[in-house]
Amino acid sequence: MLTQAERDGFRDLGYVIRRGALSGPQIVEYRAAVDRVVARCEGPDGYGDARRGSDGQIWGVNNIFHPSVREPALLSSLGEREILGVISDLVGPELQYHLCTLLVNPAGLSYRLRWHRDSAFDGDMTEAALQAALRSHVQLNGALRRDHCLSIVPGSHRRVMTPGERDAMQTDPDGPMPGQMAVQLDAGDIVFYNSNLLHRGDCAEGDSRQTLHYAVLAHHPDAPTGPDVQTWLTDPAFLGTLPPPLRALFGNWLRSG
Ligand SMILES: O=C(O)CCC(=O)C(=O)O
Repeated sequence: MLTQAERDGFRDLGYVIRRGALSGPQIVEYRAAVDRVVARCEGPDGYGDARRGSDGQIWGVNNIFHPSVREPALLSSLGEREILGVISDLVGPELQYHLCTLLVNPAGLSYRLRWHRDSAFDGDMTEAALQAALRSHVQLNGALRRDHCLSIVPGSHRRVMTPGERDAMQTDPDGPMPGQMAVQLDAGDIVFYNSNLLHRGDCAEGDSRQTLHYAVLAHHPDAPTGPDVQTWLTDPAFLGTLPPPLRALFGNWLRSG
């Protein structure tokens, strides 16, 4: 499904962008589902796992398969060939669920998440740990609207920080970073990346972002990462409704708990 150049790019630069990966009807369906999730978070019952700015506006929603916000269309999206098929091409067929989040940006809020690696917020990791993680997982941002909010430092996922990067992290982790690149996505584009890349999110007021933010791990039965969190996903009633492409993904996650 992917070209060798795309697979090499993911390994060497830490990312690959698939343009037009989501079809027009998928975009329409997922946008409506995202609107419903956000409306539920803002509704009278609320949802405790929404990411909120200081004034309470929502800029993201974690754990979107929680029963109080779950949307079948978004659950199905994870199993789409253009998502799960690509991840499998990048890190192998034995996969397990990790997380599904939405990144949104309401009018009137500018959001900024400082430079970090997901495994080490201060960016400090050994080269051995980084090298061991080259095919351990895939994270993705799937844009349902134009999204220029994610910036990355290509290639930084496979090495310790340079002196310039370390200095930037310590003196101004919200500021510019040597070698930074804005990931420019139009609606339907998906960037697949290694979350050990130095990266940050930065949305200007007025950017109306609606982005799927998912992560899947290569399955390692001996490395527990499963059901101690998101325990509601272990409900047989939920597992029984999974579309076929997702059954092994969640089955492996259950086994690794
Ligand atoms: O806004 C983004 O695209 C980055 C999000 C991110 O880095 C995170 O959720 O850890």
